[in-house]
Amino acid sequence: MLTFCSPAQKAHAPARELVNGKAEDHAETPQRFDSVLAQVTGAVRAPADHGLAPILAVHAADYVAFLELAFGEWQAAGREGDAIGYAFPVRARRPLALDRIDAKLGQFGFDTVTPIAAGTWEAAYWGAQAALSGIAAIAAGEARQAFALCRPPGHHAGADYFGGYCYLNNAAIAARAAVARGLGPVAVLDVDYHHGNGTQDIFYEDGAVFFASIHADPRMDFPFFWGHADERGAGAGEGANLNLPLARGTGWREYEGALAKALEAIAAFGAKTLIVSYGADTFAEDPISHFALTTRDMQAMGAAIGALGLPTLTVMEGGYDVPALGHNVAAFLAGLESA
Ligand code: 7XA
Ligand code: ZN
Repeated sequence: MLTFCSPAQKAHAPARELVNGKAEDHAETPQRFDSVLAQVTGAVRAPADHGLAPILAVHAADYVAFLELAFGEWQAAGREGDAIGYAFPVRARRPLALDRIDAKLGQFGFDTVTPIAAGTWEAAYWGAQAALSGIAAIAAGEARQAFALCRPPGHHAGADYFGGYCYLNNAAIAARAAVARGLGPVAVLDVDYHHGNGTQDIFYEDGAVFFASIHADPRMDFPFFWGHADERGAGAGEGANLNLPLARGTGWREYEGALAKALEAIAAFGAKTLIVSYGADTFAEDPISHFALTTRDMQAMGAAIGALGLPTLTVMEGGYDVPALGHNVAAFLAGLESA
């Protein structure tokens, strides 16, 4: 599988996050990148620099400027360590001209688990470029399938917000670029343990991109406020959003049924290009998640998705069992290629 990634994506190394009220070592480490890179087979290429324009086709300009400058502003305010917000607007979120870095962190972020560190912008930028390079390779006919080893992940980031360890929405940036290159209609299939709320929000009223997500029931799991089955899209996107929440403890037998429903809906939509937001945190041993899939199930998942026969870009999302992560990704990609 042709893989795109840059060592610059390791520049993001958040120190701590709040877990059940306690500060713990952050789960989204640069070692995740190494674990995956050690197991991918096939050519590995550095991403080309497609610039800011395709990022700004998804994300608001004031939000992107905030991401670029936030860590510098944090330091200028005399702070040590990573930038983390502590006050968040409830319901009254509107575009205010806020001055203090703490206010901006609350304005653009939705949780306390997504610090902005010294290398965050650089890593997020090159992750997005990896996804864009994957779409460029598919558009040029160089590859029918490609893998963007994105880190940090992206699917929780909305047009103007970060959260869930995500800053730039790599899958959404790739999907919009695919539409712009004439590869539409495009479907994004999100198989991370957590609902891809950012991707859903970005395309909620956009009929050109179908979004299907299989994830832990948000009544119990992050991101809680999105991912419910009654969220079906709106306006031009009405019916182009499919959420399939599953209970904690789900194994392959139940997962396979939900996957079949998602694939059927993607085929019915008439997708010509598929983007998979792949998170290996559905793995039974994942330290922050509660499904029960095995490495062999990852291969079966890849094969079922590959059987759609669509040009496919896989974008890396979560997965925190670092020693197993590369093996799970490799199994998924092998399944995808085998179909
Ligand atoms: O897909 N998203 C993730 O893997 C990150 C979710 C962050 C949840 C934090 C719970 N302590
Ligand atoms: Zn996840």
